[in-house]
Amino acid sequence: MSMADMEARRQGDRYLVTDEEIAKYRSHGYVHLKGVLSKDEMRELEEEFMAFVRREVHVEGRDFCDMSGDYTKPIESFSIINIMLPSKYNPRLKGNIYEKRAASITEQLLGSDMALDYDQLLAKPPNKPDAEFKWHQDLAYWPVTKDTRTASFWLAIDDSRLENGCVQFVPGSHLESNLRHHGPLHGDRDKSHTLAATLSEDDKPKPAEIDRGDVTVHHERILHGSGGNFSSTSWRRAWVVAFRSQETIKKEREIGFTHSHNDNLKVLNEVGKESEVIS
Ligand SMILES: O=C(O)CCC(=O)C(=O)O
Ligand SMILES: [Fe+2]
Repeated sequence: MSMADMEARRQGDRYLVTDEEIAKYRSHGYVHLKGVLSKDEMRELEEEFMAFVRREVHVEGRDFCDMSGDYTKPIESFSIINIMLPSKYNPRLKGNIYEKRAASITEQLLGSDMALDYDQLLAKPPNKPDAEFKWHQDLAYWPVTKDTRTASFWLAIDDSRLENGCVQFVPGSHLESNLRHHGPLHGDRDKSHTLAATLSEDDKPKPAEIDRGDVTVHHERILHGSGGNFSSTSWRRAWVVAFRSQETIKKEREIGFTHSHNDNLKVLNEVGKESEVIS
């Protein structure tokens, strides 16, 4: 896609999605959209991102953690630096240009009753072969409501490649009628937030190698994960924003689920169960 084409798709706060891309999100469970943010916009977002990594913005307790380790790991040795709810901790980020374009894409994919549910920053520094984000389906982390529609955006701050630990998706896995089994990575949710599923032989993960300023949008049931960062020079940073139906967000908040890792453990232990649809 040429520079001019990309610019034509960005229309102020909006980004225009093609019918083919909408069809892809539905059939594969994710879609790659190029040039959602311009070079200048990316520079500003990156600055805001790094203020969190440098710990210049206060982030409460477990909302600053390592998704590959347990809560006892010292911050200096984090392999997947994970910051939950950046716009809660820095309210100036609310309504930023990325959030607005993502909202516009969500409307085109899923309709007008959607809202921002949460945001998250993920950073794998160079030389972190253990920066593995375990295979999972996002819905296994969340309360199962009647209407689970979700558009999860993953914005690449760095060119994202297999070498530095890009996300890999199992196309079509979102169409399975049941969630896979997920277990806590380190014994229980009080030790780490991370859940993990295992791949079967039939699962054929596809790397989503995308450039800085590109996004992938994924479905709440697609199986995905990512490998370590083997690059000696490149970070692998991503800014996630997820949109769910206003009704689902209301239900989540009613039970005290905010996507913070500081949410009550009792609540965290009850989510991701299809047998208990929250209504
Ligand atoms: O950044 C990664 O490696 C995983 C991100 C992820 O699981 C998500 O955005 O849902
Ligand atoms: Fe995920």
